[in-house]
Amino acid sequence: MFEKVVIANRGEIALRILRACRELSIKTVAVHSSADRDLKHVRLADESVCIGPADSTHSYLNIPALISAAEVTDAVAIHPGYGFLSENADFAERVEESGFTFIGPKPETIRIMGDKISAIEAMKASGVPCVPGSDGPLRDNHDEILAMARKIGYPVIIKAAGGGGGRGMRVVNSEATLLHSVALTKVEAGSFFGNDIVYMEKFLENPRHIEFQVLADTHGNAIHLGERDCSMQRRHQKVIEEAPAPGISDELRQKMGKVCANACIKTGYRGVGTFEFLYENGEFYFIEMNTRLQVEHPVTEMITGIDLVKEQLLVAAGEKLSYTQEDISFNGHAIECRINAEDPDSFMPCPGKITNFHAPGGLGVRVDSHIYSGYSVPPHYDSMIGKLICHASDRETALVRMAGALDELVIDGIKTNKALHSRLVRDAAFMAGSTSIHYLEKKLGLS
Ligand code: MV4
Repeated sequence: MFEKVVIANRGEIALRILRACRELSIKTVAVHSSADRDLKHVRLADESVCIGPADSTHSYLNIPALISAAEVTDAVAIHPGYGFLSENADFAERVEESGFTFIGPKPETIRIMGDKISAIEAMKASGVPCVPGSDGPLRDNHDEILAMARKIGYPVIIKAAGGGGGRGMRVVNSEATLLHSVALTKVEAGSFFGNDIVYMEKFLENPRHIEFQVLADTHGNAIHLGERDCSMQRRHQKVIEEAPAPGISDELRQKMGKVCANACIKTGYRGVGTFEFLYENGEFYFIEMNTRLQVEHPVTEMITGIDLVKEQLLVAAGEKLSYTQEDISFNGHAIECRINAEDPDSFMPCPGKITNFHAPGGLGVRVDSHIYSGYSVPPHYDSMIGKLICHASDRETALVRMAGALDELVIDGIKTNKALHSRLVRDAAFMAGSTSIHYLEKKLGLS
């Protein structure tokens, strides 16, 4: 196992990685910006290195500074967490060229999945069901584009190959606006991503966002850990996630999970990964693959009992998976509420000093957060300050447990989205299960 690991991230996920390292007797190096000296994991780490100013471009995204931190501390591996450089193939490559282990997939895999067209191509070739579409880039041939949309059927969606996570896409409802929309999406894609390649898919109007968790080693073994429903979102930011997804039969879960695990084996995937699907009318359609540990990984941990970060470290160190698919079972239901420092009306980030923090507790209640009384949330980073996860034998009990845990939670001094969560876990449609990706925005628009 690794002697010492650099945690190339901040906040709750840096603390989560530190906890996993501690249980594996791995020494930890916290790297932090000058605004993050008071982070909880910086105190707990064996060593810490300031890698730059508050602005993440010059700190958490500063590749030479991160590699230097690993060099000066004699670390052997770098864990990127999520966000920042976690899905940057050039970073993974430079980490490995410098003689360190990148805790994640091979750089080539990250590159393939980063290009949405090559990701879909790889998945299709591996037997993963995809959205009917252009099967590759749209060529500069108007008749061909018009014919393709007519064949797929309106509405269609034009997406940037370099996009993902909701950036660089445009829905087209009829032929009248198709060519103009393609041109506009290309121009935007060129300026946002430096790549103006776009593709076309059938636009699914009312899907759910369901994703499968996978875990693969470097010896040709891969397993799935079931699915998560992440449909409760606003502007492509997930708000609540849960596992398992309501209404998915065990048969369909095993079938789709096996499809994903097999695709990992076929593509030589290593580490943890997530297959993102749209789910509509009983069918799954692959849209993207995430090659990182995800924010919402705890709901999968709670229902499987598997520590995904420890497994990630173990497979990165070259160990064989210690589980086969038959060892994996799903127990109960878990729900995660993302707690953000934000204005409850405008959703704008609201940094500031937390004057009082009290965490909820009790059976099946988990708090993944770096905050403490007296901690100042800096204005420079994402507004998520923690995650409240509740696990119970069934969904109804998990929701009631979450409602109680939210009532117990005290975060004074800053504005948060706690009240929104309290409303949502008591919302009749959400309680019934299976709400779509549009539910929250519609509800907020009306109320
Ligand atoms: C779609 C779609 C409908 N049909 N693709 C948005 C983010 C990016 N990951 C893909 N996205 C979508 N792709 C087809 N063919 C609807 C969305 C979408 C969405 C997907 C997942 C979660 C939230 C979403 C919110 C709006 C649109």
